[in-house]
Amino acid sequence: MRVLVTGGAGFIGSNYVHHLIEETEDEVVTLDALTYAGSKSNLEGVLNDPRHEFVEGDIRDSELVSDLLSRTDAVVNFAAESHVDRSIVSSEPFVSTNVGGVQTLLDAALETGVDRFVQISTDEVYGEIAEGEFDEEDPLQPRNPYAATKASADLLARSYYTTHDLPVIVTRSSNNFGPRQHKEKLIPKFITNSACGDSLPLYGDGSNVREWTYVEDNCRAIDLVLKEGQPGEIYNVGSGAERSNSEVTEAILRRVGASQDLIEFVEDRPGHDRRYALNASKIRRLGWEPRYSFEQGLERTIEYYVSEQRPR
Ligand code: NAD
Ligand code: TDX
Repeated sequence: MRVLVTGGAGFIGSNYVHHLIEETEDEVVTLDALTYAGSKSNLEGVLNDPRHEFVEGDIRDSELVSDLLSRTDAVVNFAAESHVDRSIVSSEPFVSTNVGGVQTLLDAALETGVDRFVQISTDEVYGEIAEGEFDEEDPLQPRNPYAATKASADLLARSYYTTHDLPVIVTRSSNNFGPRQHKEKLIPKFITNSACGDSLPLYGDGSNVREWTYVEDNCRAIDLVLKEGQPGEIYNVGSGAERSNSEVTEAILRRVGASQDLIEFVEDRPGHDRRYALNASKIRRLGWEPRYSFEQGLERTIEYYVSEQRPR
């Protein structure tokens, strides 16, 4: 299969390109605009592989994406503005890329035809949940601008399945962590800050809960969905490993060997979702299960950022 991976120089996208080149026979075309969040260095080791082609460009460029889609079988769309805090400061780039970019990709895919269009969505589209778990049929109630744009893209992509028969599949994963994540995000930020003796700004009282999935586990889930998922379907991807932000912080400090005194409670994020949790039984029925516990994933992540001295 020849796969177009958009946003493939970012965190999850680059891990997915590594997965495709290192674990499968697929050919890959990576399209990435190389915003502040993307870097070719994330593709070190696979960038010049004979089965890989890198194209610097924007998913909002309809001529470019039509050309790329006309010579690939499937597209997996990771390209997005991904940081909630930035979407609170300015939502414009979020609407432009996360909604407009997806619309451009969908129209190009209609024009050229594709075997699969996998849209990478997020647990944030459901909004927060106090108890229990979200399943794929739950309503979308996004509560911050980033999540609202991802929900829009999710709905738009699925409308192209029902209206135009475009073979769209949506994955909604929980928080990912692992190598190559931008250090604006909680785990890499707190690892690099604690290794440097800098303070760790915990929002609110640190009791907000996230479900943490190791990025390689999500990449295997996405690949399974691409190859064996049903068009028109949505698949939640979550490990079940729920941790409060305080628990995550303490686990990092313990492993890095830094003092709890580095924790600084700061003003809460506006509209801060209390808790996310996913019911992942549908993708488990397809044959997926996570291979890494939260602790195993954290060990590997800390090793990447600290021992290998690769903070970004
Ligand atoms: P990221 O910010 O690390 O990477 C995004 C990539 O997209 C970057 O390489 C960036 O250069 C590229 N990009 C941005 N705008 C572009 C445009 N207009 N055209 C082409 N490329 C563009 O994000 P991530 O954390 O790897 O997330 C990838 C996808 O997964 C996103 O769609 C995000 O919503 C979704 N997601 C992320 C998580 C998570 O925990 N990180 C969880 C669930 C879903
Ligand atoms: O400095 C911080 N202090 C802090 O307490 C940062 C950066 C975050 N936090 C808290 C906010 C969240 O409760 O940590 C939690 C995780 O924050 P982020 O790493 O910003 O991730 P989150 O907002 O949960 O969103 C992530 O998961 C869902 C990704 O960035 C999204 O792209 C994905 O869709």
